[in-house]
Amino acid sequence: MIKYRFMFGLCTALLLLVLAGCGGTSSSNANQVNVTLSDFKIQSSQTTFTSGTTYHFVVTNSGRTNHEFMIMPVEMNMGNMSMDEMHKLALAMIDTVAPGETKSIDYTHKSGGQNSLEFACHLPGHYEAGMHLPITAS
Ligand SMILES: [Cu+2]
Repeated sequence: MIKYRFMFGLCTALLLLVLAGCGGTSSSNANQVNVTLSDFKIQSSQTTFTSGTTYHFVVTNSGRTNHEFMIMPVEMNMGNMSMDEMHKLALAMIDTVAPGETKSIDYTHKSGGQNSLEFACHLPGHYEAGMHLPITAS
């Protein structure tokens, strides 16, 4: 009997966890941002963001080559940086999105942070080919 009660408690706890998980998912859906990477362009359903709000970025690669998704501060001397240095600067990033693939990432813009931001793909030549999109967070 004691064992049975324990199992019941455990199941209830698991059920609550699942429900809490669902609640979290639906609230992040409210701030879903759809981003499309193509050869060689970035499009987003939204480019103006509110600091302190968590956004769920759903990134799809509709192109024929791998792309990456980065949320970056705009830097003046970017042309002299290696890809590793770029990656360190990134506020958030998805390393590789293969053709036809969709990946997602959550990011919360910090208040009082960098005002000049952009979405970018820094695979060799991609940025120069047009893979960047200015965004604002205020
Ligand atoms: Cu790219």
